[in-house]
Amino acid sequence: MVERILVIGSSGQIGTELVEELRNLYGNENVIASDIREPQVEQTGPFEILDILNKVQFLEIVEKYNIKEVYLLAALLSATAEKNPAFGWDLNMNSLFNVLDLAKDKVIDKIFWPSSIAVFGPTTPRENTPQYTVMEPTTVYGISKQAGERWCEYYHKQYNVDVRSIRYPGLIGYKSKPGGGTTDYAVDIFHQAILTNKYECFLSEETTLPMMYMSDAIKATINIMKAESNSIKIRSSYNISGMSFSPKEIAVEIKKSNPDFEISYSPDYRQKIASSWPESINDIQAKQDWCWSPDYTLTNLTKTMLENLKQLYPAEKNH
Ligand code: NAD
Ligand code: AKB
Repeated sequence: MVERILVIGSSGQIGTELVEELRNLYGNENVIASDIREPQVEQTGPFEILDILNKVQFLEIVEKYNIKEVYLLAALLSATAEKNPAFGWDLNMNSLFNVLDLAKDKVIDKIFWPSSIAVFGPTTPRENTPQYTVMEPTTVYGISKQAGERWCEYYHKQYNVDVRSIRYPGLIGYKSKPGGGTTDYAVDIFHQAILTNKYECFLSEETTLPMMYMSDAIKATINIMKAESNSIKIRSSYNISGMSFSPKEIAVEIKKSNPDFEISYSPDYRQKIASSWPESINDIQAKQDWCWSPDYTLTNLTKTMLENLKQLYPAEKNH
């Protein structure tokens, strides 16, 4: 029987693009998309409604399709989790245990689980943040990701579970909408640049954060999963870096194409979250161990976002 891949949380920002790329690589029928909600885009392969907190339903789907590889993307992100800390902790931790336990029992062979730059906190060195450093996250999301990293490493060491992970920075793409993070402004700003040519930012103008274009994040995810097991030396989670910018800097870049674009600032509760995170990330270990390198800079990301969103919105809505 063919061994298949399951993506959990496939209707979200990353899942929408990851499923498309995995299906290009491994065939539509071999990649099963799943989520508690319907997909954002038309499906070219199987889709199942799955609540990953329901272990029985999860096992049924794994057996039905002979799943051997799982990408676990279901989570509450930083801003949403701050509004519902108990549920954020429950979903982010118990989804991971449900997947790790099936690998421990040898039902599935390989797991991808994303961590985040949110594992770092205000006591972490903010610039060129190293792989190994002080980690005192102050958000429930960051605490859940840090605990998740420790559990991934534990399951690898104790039970030989093949789990691989990346600390994604804020991700930016035009094919899907973000789902409740602090870095979401860097996607919304492009939509508003096309629709109204102005944007009110919920972070202050100088708030610099690590960011990445979505196709680089998908490339990193696929490459870490394809790498030989013995080259994956870190079983907690790898730092990866794309670019860093502030709202002011992204606005300057947008103005190069849309000279009349206007940005204003009205920081809210998300400012405190952003201020606790690094500005830039050192990713030397990912470069050395599995040859990570990003393709996108702020300039080509901005060009790609604006060009593609112009095509996406009907002409009458275009500014
Ligand atoms: P998202 O919020 O866009 O998508 C998450 C998906 O999970 C949603 O479609 C949601 O319906 C689904 N989901 C929620 N509860 C579920 C459940 N019980 N069972 C099944 N599905 C459920 O998030 P995303 O941006 O795609 O992020 C995916 C992963 O990557 C998360 O772990 C997130 O922490 C991590 N990450 C994302 C970013 C980013 O910038 N997008 C950065 C760092 C880390
Ligand atoms: C968020 O802002 O919560 C995410 C992340 C960096 O983990 N985009």
